[in-house]
Amino acid sequence: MNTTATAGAFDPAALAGILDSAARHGRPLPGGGSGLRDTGEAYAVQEALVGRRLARGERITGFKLGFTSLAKMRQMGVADLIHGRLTDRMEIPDGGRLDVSGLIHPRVEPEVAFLLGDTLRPGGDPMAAVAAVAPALEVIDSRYDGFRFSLPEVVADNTSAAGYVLGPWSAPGDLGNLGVLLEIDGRPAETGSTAAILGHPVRALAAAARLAGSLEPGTVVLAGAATAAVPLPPGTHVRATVAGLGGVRFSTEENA
Ligand code: OOG
Ligand code: MG
Repeated sequence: MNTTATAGAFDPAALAGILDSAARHGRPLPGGGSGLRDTGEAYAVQEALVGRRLARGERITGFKLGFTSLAKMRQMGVADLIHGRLTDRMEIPDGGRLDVSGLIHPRVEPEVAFLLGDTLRPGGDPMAAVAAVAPALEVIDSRYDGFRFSLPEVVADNTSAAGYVLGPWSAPGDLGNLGVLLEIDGRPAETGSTAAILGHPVRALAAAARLAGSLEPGTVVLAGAATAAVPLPPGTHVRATVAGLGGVRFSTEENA
């Protein structure tokens, strides 16, 4: 972002514009120079950034959590829960293809998705609002050089959100300790357990309720990756399997 930004001249719309154009042109920004002072400012930028997508006709479809597992926190050197928004433009159909040529340095990670059947509010049993659960994949693409950023910067950047794939929905059951496998071109790349997600993915859902205030029926909630993310070059076949929930897959287009 603008490394010459002066303290006190916080302009969320301008910072959102810089991040948006980095994403749209596939050109990374240097991390560490945003001038953002705290996550309060960062979420204001995120809102302005998502607002630009809405102004282009996109629709919000989901709420995502980040850094809910130690594997992710260690990989990125960040130790605080963050949240971002998903839009309809980011959805890739299960079994579909993604053109990564316009992305900066995409990575993919295995996730668990919740589909809300009722309004999710803080307090009570968050699972009561859940209609279905599914294995999912998230594509992340930090708009910062080398995936290196401060906590406020990754928040401003809508938590690196770039794409998501939802597997088959099933009736909610206990998600406490299910094996997670991420395969790249048919070979295991990462393995883990849903227990890596805050001890239990239902805690991610409770956190989503707390952080969002309320989430509408029909919203998809991504609980955060259970394992580290892996690079996603062109011509890659990706599959994630969550024991008991089944699999979800997509491929990236070959280089033109
Ligand atoms: C931020 C996104 C984190 C997760 O599942 O932990 C995230 C990043 O790693 O660049 O989506
Ligand atoms: Mg994620």
